[in-house]
Amino acid sequence: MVAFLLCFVLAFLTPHLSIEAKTAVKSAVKNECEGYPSPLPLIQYDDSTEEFKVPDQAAEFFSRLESKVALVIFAGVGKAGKSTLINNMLAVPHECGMTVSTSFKPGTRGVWIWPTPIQTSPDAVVLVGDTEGLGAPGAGEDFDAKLSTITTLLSSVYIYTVRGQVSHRDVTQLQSVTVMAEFFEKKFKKSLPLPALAWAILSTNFKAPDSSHEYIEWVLQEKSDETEENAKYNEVVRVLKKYKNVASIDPVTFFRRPHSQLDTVELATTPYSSLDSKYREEVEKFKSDLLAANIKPKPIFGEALSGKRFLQLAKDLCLEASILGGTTESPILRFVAKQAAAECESGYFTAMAQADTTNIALLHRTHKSAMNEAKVCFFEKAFGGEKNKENRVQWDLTEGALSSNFSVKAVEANHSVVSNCRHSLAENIDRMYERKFTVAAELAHFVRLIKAEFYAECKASIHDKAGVLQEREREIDQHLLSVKLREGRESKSRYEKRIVFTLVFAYALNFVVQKGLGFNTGLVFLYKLCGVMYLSFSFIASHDEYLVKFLDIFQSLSDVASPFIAAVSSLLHPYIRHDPFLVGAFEYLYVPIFSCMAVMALNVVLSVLRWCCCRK
Ligand SMILES: Nc1nc2c(ncn2[C@@H]2O[C@H](COP(=O)(O)OP(=O)(O)OP(=O)(O)O)[C@@H](O)[C@H]2O)c(=O)[nH]1
Ligand SMILES: [Mg+2]
Repeated sequence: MVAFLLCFVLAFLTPHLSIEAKTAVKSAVKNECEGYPSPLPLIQYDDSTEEFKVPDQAAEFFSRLESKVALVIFAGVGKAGKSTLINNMLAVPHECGMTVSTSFKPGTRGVWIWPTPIQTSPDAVVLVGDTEGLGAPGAGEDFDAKLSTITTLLSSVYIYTVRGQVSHRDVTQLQSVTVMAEFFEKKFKKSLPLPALAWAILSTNFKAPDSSHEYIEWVLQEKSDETEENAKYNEVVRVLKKYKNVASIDPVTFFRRPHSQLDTVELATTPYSSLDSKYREEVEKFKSDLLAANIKPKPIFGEALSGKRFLQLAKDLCLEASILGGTTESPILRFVAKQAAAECESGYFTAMAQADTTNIALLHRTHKSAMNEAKVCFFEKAFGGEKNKENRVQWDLTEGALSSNFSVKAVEANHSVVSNCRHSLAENIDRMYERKFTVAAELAHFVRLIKAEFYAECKASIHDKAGVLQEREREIDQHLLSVKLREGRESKSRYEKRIVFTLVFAYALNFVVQKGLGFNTGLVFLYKLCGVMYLSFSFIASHDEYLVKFLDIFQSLSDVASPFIAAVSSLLHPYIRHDPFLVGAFEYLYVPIFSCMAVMALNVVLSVLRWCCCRK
């Protein structure tokens, strides 16, 4: 304390002190505060940018806080004695605790918390917070309303601190809180409960009344004159009267004067132990009552705020309060709408992710029903149901904001990619068919290439739609099969004609050679073979499944024999190349034709030999 006094005295001389002397003063205060943490700024207001911010220290503190958080905030007009009461309650010397300034300027700027959490249950802690005094001259537009909004929303218990007696000014100051109370009561009752409101009346110079309720009744009297200002005042009074408090916290606590000689004693430098013992008893009782009151962490949408969520809430509120001027409702409305929308949007996006992107009409139906479901969920969460839609300011704003998040466009884009790919695939297959890729293996090869293209183009943008793509693949296979069958059926009639022709030709040739020339030829084998082939081919071709297989086997045979066919084709050039019959014969009948020709040639050779032998 001596060190602190030294510091206090030296503070006036600071401009004339050397750097060494200044360091000595600082370290004196530091030594005094050893063992105490430093208060932590939770919300800071930047006068130049007119923005509320959560400083990094607070962000770090809350992101490490695993427990659920309940904030007990002390609010009130400037110089009411908020910081002094907090320090006394926490048994922290004023020079180490919340700033208590004897200057006429505000001691506390923004919102500060004492960084030692008070464990109230295994997973919940209470933090005590101090706020900048309301009603300061020169404060920016709506500053008080915005600060009250932030602190009311963040806190589980809101203690309005008053020095001496609740005045007209105090009631007026609470207007932001009451506007919010009404607002919450109607719209966010379920989603964001208001903190418990309690009054701390400091430095009373009257005997405390027997009951807090009697005092509240007396303080909260409506004004009789019917002026516009009084109407506003009376509205605040009416709301404060019906403001439900948690039963376990006394709605009003009276504190006597902390010291009998306040005119000569400066509280900021008086040790707590030197204060009036009765006052200290009141402070102790106030503290123990508060901690025994089972203060619950703030629930948002039914879930108690953890350190991280508390931090997020604080940041969101600062942002909303900074960008929006005017009513206190705007930041809350936007904040709640955002929270509710975030919860309800996920249902919409899940439904859309599972929607069939290939059917645009179905897609739009899914979008509509998922969006309606999300809206019902949103109204329920944010406002307690659609029936409460009437008399809601800015209803359209929130509804519009919500709807704008639901867009079928992204899904439509996927749809168009897939359908474009499908069209190009089908077109390519048809074009191939038109270009007479009659050989099945070639066709299959091209289809494989196009499929690869299809996947490369479509898969990347809709990788989550594997199911749809598999279905498309099955369709492609069906398409390929039908192309093959079409090809097979057309080939069938072509082959039949060729076989019949070969049959007639072989028979006629055999007749001429045998009867006309008297040779005993093996051509009979050829036409018998053609007959068997014709019958089996007709049977095979009458079954689609066999036909496809038969074509495949023929394809393999032609693959094996293709070098021979090429050789023969080049030998017989140009006759074969331009004659479809010969091409067909070489492609499909080369095995029997070659064997028959060989047998025929052998027969001819043998007959010639026999004839020669007979002549001799
Ligand atoms: N008479 C009297 N003075 C008090 C009491 N509590 C605090 N003070 C004095 O009031 C002045 C301001 O006290 P603070 O605790 O800083 O008040 P505050 O409400 O935190 O002030 P701001 O942060 O500036 O809004 C100091 O000089 C205190 O010594 C009290 O109960 N009675
Ligand atoms: Mg203060």
